[in-house]
Order: sequence, then structure tokens, then C-alpha cells
Amino acid sequence: MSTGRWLLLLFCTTLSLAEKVRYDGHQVLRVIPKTHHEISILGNLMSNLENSKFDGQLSFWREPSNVTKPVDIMISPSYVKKITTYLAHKGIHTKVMIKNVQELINEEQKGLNSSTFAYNAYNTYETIQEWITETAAVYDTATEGSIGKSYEERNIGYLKISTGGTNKKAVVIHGGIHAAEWISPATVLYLAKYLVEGGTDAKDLLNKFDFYVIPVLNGDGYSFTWTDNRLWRKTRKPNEGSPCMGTDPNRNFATGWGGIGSSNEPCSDFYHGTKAFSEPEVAAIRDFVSSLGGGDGVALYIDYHSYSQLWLMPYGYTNEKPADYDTQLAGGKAACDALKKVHGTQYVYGNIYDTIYPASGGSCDYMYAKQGVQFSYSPEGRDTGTYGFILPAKYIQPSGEENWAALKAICDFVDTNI
Ligand code: 0X9
Ligand code: ZN
Repeated sequence: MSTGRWLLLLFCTTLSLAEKVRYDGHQVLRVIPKTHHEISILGNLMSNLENSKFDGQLSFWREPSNVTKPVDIMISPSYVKKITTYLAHKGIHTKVMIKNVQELINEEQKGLNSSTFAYNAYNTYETIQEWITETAAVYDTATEGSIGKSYEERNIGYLKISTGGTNKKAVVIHGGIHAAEWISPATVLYLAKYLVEGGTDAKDLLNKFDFYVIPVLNGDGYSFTWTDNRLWRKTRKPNEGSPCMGTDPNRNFATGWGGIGSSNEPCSDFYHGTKAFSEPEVAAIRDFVSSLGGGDGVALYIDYHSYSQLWLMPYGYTNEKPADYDTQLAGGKAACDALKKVHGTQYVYGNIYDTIYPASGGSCDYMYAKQGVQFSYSPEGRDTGTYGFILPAKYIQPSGEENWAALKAICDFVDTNI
């Protein structure tokens, strides 16, 4: 190859390595549907997302579900006018929540430090895994473990925090099933911090339970949000016959798999995959909870998401209420009441189907219905849409503090109700 060609190749490779998906001028619009007719118009807009015409131009940050429930749509600049006019013609009013998504990403980038760990900052996948090893080395109560590997063979590490003894049930906590939801791993790390540092409250919890904290379940997706696309949600496994990669891991569990609120289109953000547990990360958390004895060994399972400030519980795949609904709901209330006392942050609690939207194949339903974990929750953390997935790092600490209060409350509740 000539020197010129080599240089060209080097230039192109460097360019493609440096290139990140940009969201210049992308807006997030909010619609609060007033009627079922409006919901179906928004639903059609969403299914259009799946045909090539709108591909990449519209992305639902919050899907349509019910009247009065906000729907958030990110729209590329060239489509903003087209979509707002289209909706206005149908009598649907839109409100700009985020004027320019790229500006928020730029702000966030300024504060990122990819090499050192800090609780009050967003940390890379690598730094978080190192944190697991270092924390296990420092604290007697902490040990390091792994639940398996991601598709790209990243380790899915966990920190076990335990004061020993027998007959304690487990609490399994994880973050980062959805890659873009950065406040989730950050909050989960804060919870682990309080547990290992062992204040009076932590000691009290550790007398009751053993804790398994998995900061990032979907490490491939999370890494991809740092290197390529800040808003990536899914796993990173290629889909045969499609140019689009990844499956929504929270549609990949075996509870109503392939049903309402999931998509069979690989390009959709809500793609359910080729079969339940097609994603190694999802199979890994299934096997891990099984290895702890399912519901016999695990008292409480919490899968942290963002955003919307909701404390969600089963089911998402049906509007039927589980047998344990009243107790689960009372647990959710205890968590939200305690959370609110810290910084005044208001969470709404309830079943996934009615409180956010129908969602089949989710972790929360699966751990309850199939593994028998009586208390299974999927909270959606801060905020309510001002920043959405791109929550500034200054909110990590308050999120950690209030979620610690919520965790203490739910653990106490579970301890007296199991
Ligand atoms: O769509 C989801 O998976 C969740 N919302 S998010 O914006 N974080 O993606 C809601 C579903 C609730 N969780 C479960 N079904 N487990
Ligand atoms: Zn999520």
C-alpha cells in the first residue's frame, strides 16, 4: 500500500474512532395526551419510528401510555417543525422540555473524568469495576464477585456486603440495565458506599440481610454511551439480518415476553430480542438470582432506572394485580415517604402497567412471578424531565442520599413483612 493510502486509512480510522453521535439542535418535546384518541395518534407516530421514513429522527424518551401521563419525544432539528405542525393540526399541544440535547451533553462532558473514581461524578465502566476490587480490598464486610460476562465479554462485577452469619436472606440491587440512564449506576454506587462504610443504619441493615450490589448490568451498552452514543439504551449484540444492534434487556425476560410494550423490530429501542434471555447479561442476572435460591434466598430485588421519579412494582406485562400487590404497594409507599423526607423529592408508586406504561418481558415482573422474589421493584430515579437521561452530576449526591433513605425503609418493611 502506498504511503498516501496508509495516511488516508489512518485518517479515516482516527476520524471514526473520534466520531460520536451528536444531538445538535435535537429537542425533547413533551405531550400530555388528553384523550385516548390522542394516545393512538402518538402511538402511530411511534410505530412510524419503526419504518425507514422516521428512522433516527424521532426517539421516544417516554412512551405513550395513558391520559395525563407525559410523553417525551426527542426530535432531530429538521423534523421538529414537521412533527409539531402535524400534532398541532390534530389539536395536540407540545411543550419544549429540552431545547438542545447536545448542549446538555456538552455540559456533562466538561465534568467527566474518565480515569479516577468519584462518588459524586459519573464513572466509566472500567473505573467502576476497579472500584469493586478496591472496595473489596479495603472493607472487611465487602467481597468481590462476578455474575458472568456481557456479549462483548465485559465482566459483570458485583460487590457482596455482608457481616456473615447464617440464614440471612439476600437483597439484590443493580443499576445500568439501560445504558443511557447514568444516574442509576451512580445511585447504586452511593448505596454500596453507605453499606460498606457501616454507620449505625448500615449495621442495622446488615444484621438483617446480605447485600449484592451490581453497579452496571449492561456494561457493553454503558461503555458505548461513553465512547459512541450518549443516549444508547440497549445491549450491543448484533441482530442477524438487520443493520441495527442491540436488544432492550428490560424486554428480554420471560414474563409476557414479546407482548405489549415491546417491539419485534431490531431497530426499535424496545426490541425484545429473538427469544427470552437471548442476551447474556439478562441470562446472567436470572442465573445469579437462581443461584441465591430465587425467592427462597432473595427477599428483595431492586433494578434502578431513570427517569420520572416513580417507584414501580409488578406487573408491567398485564394490568392484573399480583397476589402480593397490597403488601408490595405498602412497601413502595414506605420507600417513597422516606425518600421524600430527605430532599423533598416526590416519587409516585404503583404497578408498572398503570403508573408508567405497559412493558412486557421486564426484570421486575420476572423476579417476582418466575423467581418468586416477593418484593421486586424497578424505581425510576431523578428527574421528571428537565434533564431526563442527561441529569447533571451535581444531582448524584442528593439522589444517593434520598435513595439510601428509601432503601433503609424498604428493607425494614420487607424484614417485618416477609
Ligand atoms: O421502559 C422501561 O423498561 C422502564 N422505563 S425506562 O425509561 N427506564 O426505560 C419502565 C419499565 C419498568 N420496569 C420493568 N418492567 N422491569
Ligand atoms: Zn430504564
